This record gives sequence, C-alpha cells and structure tokens, in this order.
Amino acid sequence: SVAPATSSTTFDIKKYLYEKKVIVDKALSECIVPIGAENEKLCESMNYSLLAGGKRVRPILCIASSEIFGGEIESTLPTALALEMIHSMSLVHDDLPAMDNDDLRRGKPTNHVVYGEALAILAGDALLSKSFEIVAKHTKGVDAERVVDVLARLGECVGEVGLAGGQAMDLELEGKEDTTLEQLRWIHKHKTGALLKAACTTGAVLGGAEPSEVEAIERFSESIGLAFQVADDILDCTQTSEQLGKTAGKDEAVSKTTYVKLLGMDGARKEAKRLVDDALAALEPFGSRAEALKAIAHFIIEREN
Ligand code: GRG
Repeated sequence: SVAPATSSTTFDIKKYLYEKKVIVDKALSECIVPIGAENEKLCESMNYSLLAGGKRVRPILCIASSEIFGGEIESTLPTALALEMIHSMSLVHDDLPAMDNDDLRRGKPTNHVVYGEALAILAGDALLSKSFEIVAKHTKGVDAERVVDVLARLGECVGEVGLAGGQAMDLELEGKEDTTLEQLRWIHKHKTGALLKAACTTGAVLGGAEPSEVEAIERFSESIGLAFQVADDILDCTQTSEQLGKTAGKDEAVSKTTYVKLLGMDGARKEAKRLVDDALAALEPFGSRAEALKAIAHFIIEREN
C-alpha cells in the first residue's frame, strides 16, 4: 500500500508530525531498560537525553520516506529509533566541555552537567552502539540485503564523512574570520546533513525503493539538510536563547561563521527558500505520494525552534 493521495492544500502536516512523534516517543521510552543497579545510572543518563523532547525530525523523515514506497511502520520503526539515538548521542557529545561546552539543551541542563563528563561520554557511546543493535535485531519484513544497506548508511553518516567529519572541520575552523561559504557548506553537509540524508535514504531503502528512486530521495535530503542548517542560523539570530532553550556555547567564538553572517538575513532566507525549492523538485517523480515529505520540507524552514 502507498500513502493516501492528498493535495498540498488539504495535507495536515501538524497532525502528521504529531501522530508520528507519539509513536516514536512511546517506542523510544521502551528502548533503554536497566538490567539492575549495576547500569542504572548509565541508562538514566541515556534516557535523560533520549527522552528530553526533541522534534523527532529524523525518525519522521525516515517513516515518511518509506511510506512513499509503501513501507510499513513495523519495518521502519527500529531504524527511526536508531536515527534518534544517533542524533541524541551527537547532541550529548556536542555539548561536552571539549566541544561546544554548553550548559543548556532543550531548556534543560545538558547531560554532562547532570551526570558528569565521563558518564555523558559513555551514554553517547552506548546510544550509538544501541542504534546498530536495534536495527539488526528488530527490523522485520525487510530483505536482509536491505537491512545491511541501512546499517552501512547509518555507519557512514556517523563517521569521517559524516557527523564526526563535519564536527572535526567545524572545530578546526572555529574562530577563524576567513571561513568561506564552501567550507561552511561542507561542515553542515556533514555535521547536520549526513544524518538527515541517512534518515531519508534508509526510509526509502526499507520501503522498497529502486536505486534510482533512492537517488531522488538522496537529492531531496541533501537540499533539506542544508536548508535545515540555514534555518537554524536564522532562528539563532531571530530568537532569544530562552526561546531556543540553549545557551550560546560558553567557549563558542563570538565570531562563529553562520549563513546569516556570510549572506545577510535576506540572503540566508533566499538561500533557505532556494534549497527547499530544489528539494521539492527532486520529489516530483513521486507526485502526491510524497505529500508528507514535501510538507516536512516546508516545515523545516518555517519552524520556530
Ligand atoms: C561521537 C562519532 C561521534 C560523533 C559526534 C559531536 C558530533 C560528533 C557532531 C555534532 C553534530 C551536531 C550536534 C550537529 C547539529 C545538528 C542540529 C542542527 C541539531 C538540532 O537538531 P534538531 O533541531 O533538535 O532536530 P531537536 O532538539 O528537535 O532534536
């Protein structure tokens, strides 16, 4: 079965996002269960960040991409949860004193502030390894070859050509006044874009997409990955830290290079719109089957947090 055909005027994105978030939140709350007092503190630290109330954009992108090809929630959910675990790990590690040194995330004290640096590092490591475990153990109704493809995509998006690569380059260029637009794009393509891309492509693979269809989803996801970051930079400028629920990053260079800094506010808004238009063009072959994904692309640049 495929997602019901809906027109862009009738598609209720708020309802769609809410319904998927409820499914994802419930499943996430059942993932990390301590075996006893021995690992209770570590599990508490993992759950503290995993269940801290994010938007669940990556799991929802995975589910929506899979629905285009008739994928069922049962086969997509383990990967959707894995994506959120990887995201959560990256936020816990990103906030550490050795990285951005942030005290606040989603309006709450960061993991290392509550549990200490060592446990925060271990909670991130455990979330990362749990993500692979859950996909390998719990994906049902999908050919083994497709599951291996998903595992490879997840691995790639975390490593040196993914989150870790983007973060390393970001740290290297921190405080440098002469960062170029190309360098900024490279950082975000990897630091933020790689996981969003994996979310969409793993969904497509699990849903049964052909290689050319996975490529179209890949083009979509590359554009929204960048759009997401441009929107983040715009929000950082237009909203207060309180509205965003985060601190500015104690050791973050005041001169941090952003799209707004390089392109100006108007230029950044135009860039976000251009990227969303590119993303929507990539979905054209799927017609109304991609209505949810199209609505999510709009949501990404219109969101308020
Ligand atoms: C340890 C292997 C390894 C990798 C981690 C720290 C790091 C390397 C990478 C940093 C990745 C990072 C923090 C990217 C920023 C991504 C971003 C825009 C986060 C905000 O995402 P939202 O808006 O947040 O989806 P919510 O709170 O809704 O979940």
